[in-house]
Amino acid sequence: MKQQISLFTPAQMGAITVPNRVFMAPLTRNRANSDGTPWEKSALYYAQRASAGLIITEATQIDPLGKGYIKTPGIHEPEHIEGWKTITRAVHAAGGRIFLQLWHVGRIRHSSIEPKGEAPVAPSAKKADAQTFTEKGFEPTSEPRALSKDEIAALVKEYAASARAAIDAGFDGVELHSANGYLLNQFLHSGSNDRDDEFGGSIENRMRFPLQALDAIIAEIGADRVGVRTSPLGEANDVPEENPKALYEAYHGELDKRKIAYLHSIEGFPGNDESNEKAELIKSVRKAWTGFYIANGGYDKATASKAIEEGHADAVAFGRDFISNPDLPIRLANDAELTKANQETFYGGDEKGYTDYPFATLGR
Ligand code: 8OZ
Repeated sequence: MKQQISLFTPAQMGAITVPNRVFMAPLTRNRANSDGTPWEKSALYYAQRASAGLIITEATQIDPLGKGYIKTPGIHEPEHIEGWKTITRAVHAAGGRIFLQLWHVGRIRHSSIEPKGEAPVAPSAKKADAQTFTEKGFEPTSEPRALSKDEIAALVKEYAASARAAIDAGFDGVELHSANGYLLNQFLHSGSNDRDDEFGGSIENRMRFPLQALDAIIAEIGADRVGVRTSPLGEANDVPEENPKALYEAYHGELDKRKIAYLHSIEGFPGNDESNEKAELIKSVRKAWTGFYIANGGYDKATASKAIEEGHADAVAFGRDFISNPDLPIRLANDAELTKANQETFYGGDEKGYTDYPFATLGR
């Protein structure tokens, strides 16, 4: 008889074994120190969530210009590595597994963000119709300048160096952020990439930089410690795409060839109405990938269990439920009530809404 796989069935995912399929999604929390080292309290925050099958960290910039919001952490200086070590040690001591998400915001940046006065860099000198979080609150993003080919080549090396730095910092692997309208997504999508060199135009050309970055990371740390995040619906940060089906069938297919640890796709956002067109797109681009698949976006226990049981997903990443329920897998396994997350403490602030959410009291 075929064994029924549930949210709580262990799995092999690339180089690591995960004890369950309830993963913690990457969550920007804007509490890092101004030098890009993670906040000291983040060790407790992540360790509290060590029951996740896998923790994926908040997006972490690989380069000073990769920073687009205040108080996000980096992985491009020795002090960043030292800072992250306290976090990976705390998570591992608590029995968890943790991947670092590698991030470059590209044009989703305001020039008042450190390093101050510098224009954002992007595939093309084309401003995003989007906002970013600065010292003053939300502000429109600044006019970007186009990256030169030499700068792209340098960034490919920086992605590899950041992956190495992550392993040095004790992470179990890295997730390459190619979603949500940030730099790699800006290269992928036709609406943000007007280049006429080998990095723009055809789908093959638009995939070139993301895949070069990925290949450099794979050469550095091995395919079995690398995952990639995609957002085929392109709903965040102004990245229109003329043919998402063709693009993501091709991109997911390229990821598949590389036998990386996982593909992590954002299939929708909480509150999105599930139009058939979107569901069809997700279904069709999902088929181009045959490896370990992490689904994300508005799932609850029932829909996540169904996705796993039906073989759509191998794991489901939960965002806001993991903010307010540090022991989310244990709660889901026991059908315990979930605490609702307070949106006001998502971005910025202190321990409130960060390390003070309660654990469930079971067995009463
Ligand atoms: C929310 C606020 C700032 C950044 C993403 C890294 O959407 C983010 C992000 C989310 O991937």
